[in-house]
Amino acid sequence: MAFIKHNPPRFEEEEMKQRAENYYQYMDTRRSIRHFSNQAVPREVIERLILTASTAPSGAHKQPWTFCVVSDPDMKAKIRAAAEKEEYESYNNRMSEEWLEALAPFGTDWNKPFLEIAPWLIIVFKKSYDLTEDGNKKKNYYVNESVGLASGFLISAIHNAGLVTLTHTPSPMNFLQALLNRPENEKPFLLLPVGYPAADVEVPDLARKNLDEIAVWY
Ligand code: IYR
Repeated sequence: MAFIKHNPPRFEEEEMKQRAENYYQYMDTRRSIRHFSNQAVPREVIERLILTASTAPSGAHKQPWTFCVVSDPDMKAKIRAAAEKEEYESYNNRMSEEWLEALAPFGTDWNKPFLEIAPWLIIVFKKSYDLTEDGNKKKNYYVNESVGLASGFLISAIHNAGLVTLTHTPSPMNFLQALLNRPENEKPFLLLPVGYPAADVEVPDLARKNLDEIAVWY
């Protein structure tokens, strides 16, 4: 690969401090939202969010992800029905008492109406290998890390646009591969409903860890 000159943005120290503080303060206003409005969001916004996600670093720059974007009401209804079937099973028979206890403060259950109400569902798929045109497999590297990073970039871009999302992981979620007719090399990683919050939405009154609880300095 050819190498080209790169001049990343640079800031004087004062501006750097201000930007770091401002970005932290803005990101600290992000919350996972479980109740959505059905208000439409333009497709071109979603396109930009996905392009932003795809700027994430990835193992050997393989970009081992596919973003499946669903707005079709019939497909959303199918996804909701299949997800709720699995979630019902999980909440009633699969999750441990300890797990249910840990989740209790968040008030979640098997009902997932947001899967039909949110204007967009983005399902992130990970590709543990690429399929070449002649049907051969080409391995990808650090796939979970890469797709996790892209998902983080996506969540940050969603927040930056003034929209909200939820990192939803129906479990097991292989039904998404079948419903969306994805090839064998793509496995569902995360489902993100995207839109506006419902009017007067409430979120759990949680706190984030302090710096000295999350960082050690050497
Ligand atoms: N996937 C389930 C359960 C769930 C698990 C965790 I860990 C959460 O932080 C939230 C939910 C659900 O979506 O309800």
